[in-house]
Amino acid sequence: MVLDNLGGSLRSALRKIASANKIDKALVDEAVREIQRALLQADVNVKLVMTLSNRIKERALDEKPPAGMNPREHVINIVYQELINLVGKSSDISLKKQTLMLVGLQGSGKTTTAAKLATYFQRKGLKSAVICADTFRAGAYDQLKALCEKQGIFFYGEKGNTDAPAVAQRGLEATKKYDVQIVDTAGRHALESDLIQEMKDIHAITQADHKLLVMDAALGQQASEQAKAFNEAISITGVIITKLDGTAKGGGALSAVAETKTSVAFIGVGETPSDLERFEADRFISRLLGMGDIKTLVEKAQEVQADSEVDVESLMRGKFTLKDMYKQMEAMNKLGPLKQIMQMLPMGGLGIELSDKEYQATKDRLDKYRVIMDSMTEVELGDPKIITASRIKRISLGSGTPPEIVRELLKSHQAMQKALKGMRGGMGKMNMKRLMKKMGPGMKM
Ligand SMILES: Nc1nc2c(ncn2[C@@H]2O[C@H](COP(=O)(O)OP(=O)(O)OP(=O)(O)O)[C@@H](O)[C@H]2O)c(=O)[nH]1
Ligand SMILES: [Mg+2]
Repeated sequence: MVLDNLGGSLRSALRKIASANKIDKALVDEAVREIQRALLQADVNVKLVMTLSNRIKERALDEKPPAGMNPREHVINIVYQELINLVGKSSDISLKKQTLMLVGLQGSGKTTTAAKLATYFQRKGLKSAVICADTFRAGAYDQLKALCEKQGIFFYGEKGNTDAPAVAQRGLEATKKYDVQIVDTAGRHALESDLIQEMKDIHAITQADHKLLVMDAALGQQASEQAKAFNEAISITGVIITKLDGTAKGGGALSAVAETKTSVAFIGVGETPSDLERFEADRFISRLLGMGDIKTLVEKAQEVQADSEVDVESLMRGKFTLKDMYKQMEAMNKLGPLKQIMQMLPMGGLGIELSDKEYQATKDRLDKYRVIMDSMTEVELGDPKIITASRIKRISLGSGTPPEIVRELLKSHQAMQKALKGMRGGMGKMNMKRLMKKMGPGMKM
């Protein structure tokens, strides 16, 4: 998955919003702080992070949710939109006859991307050819030739010739019947003046429709400076961010794009020729946030929350029955099998995720409890205090469960009731998961 770490942290911030009781300033501030931390850790430029934070805060607190959208959905939607704004629109790359020139620092992924691009256009029905204008690195010719041959793509290069602009010129002539001509150029350690000159010379010859800067997603803050330098030299028309499949942070390259006011054209997500994707801001962000469907997510969060809340006031009056307890546990487990949603959802609103094992253990326990409770009378269910040793024996026999399990159920209930009673009023609705968590391993949750 692209940018795993960033996605994970952003998802955690959204979870907070999705499960909040109330959207207020404190909550928005907290969520924004978390988003800030996530973006800064991914190397997104501070200035951009601040702009985004302010926008989210302002809009979340000032804008009224549109009809049909509740406050949580509204705020999640704002975060989503502002992230889309941050990464910007995709470069306009049409499917017509065109010349593309790839530039970038050493090892950024130009050569690999040249073959990927040719494959991309070829699949769209455009005949593509690749020209090797990297006469600087000895292995460049063989590398690109091999990549192209493997994909059945026409390759032009002149092994041994060091005059890159001349090679480019002859290459364009040789491939002029092709719809898409892709020119790979040499990289350098740093942006040296001879590289800039060579790039300008090649550009003067190719008059490429697209000058695409290929950038490694692992680049940090220095990405912006690089992008600026390339932009000044040949005014780039788009950026290709490579290696987004790795552990890269990506934020440096994305910031560079925003700062130089260019746009992302493609992203590289692997080493094979098909690991290239057209960049689309909304798709990119949706994927980053792991949201198949924001609406379902928020609805689910609310459902679980409503189910796992208990009215503390009525509880204070001594009404927390075994049935109530069962209901709470059931609510918490309800979404268990929906693994994907589980990832997004806090169980009961605290961002606690049940592992498969925990989920199964809780489910087994619930099944047992259900059988036990079926063997109890209504009076016993409403007032478990009256369940004496002889009643335990009867229930155990009736349900076919060992008496220890019956006692365990009763003990859990007592512990929970005690904890609830220990709480003072003015708390309104109390989150059961927090309570159960407080009670620790005794609850076996
Ligand atoms: N995982 C991953 N690896 C990539 C991606 N793009 C390129 N690479 C790898 O990065 C390394 C460098 O790629 P090249 O295409 O040779 O880079 P270059 O910019 O042409 O390098 P120079 O010609 O030396 O300047 C290779 O090992 C590629 O396989 C990508 O999107 N994902
Ligand atoms: Mg290369």
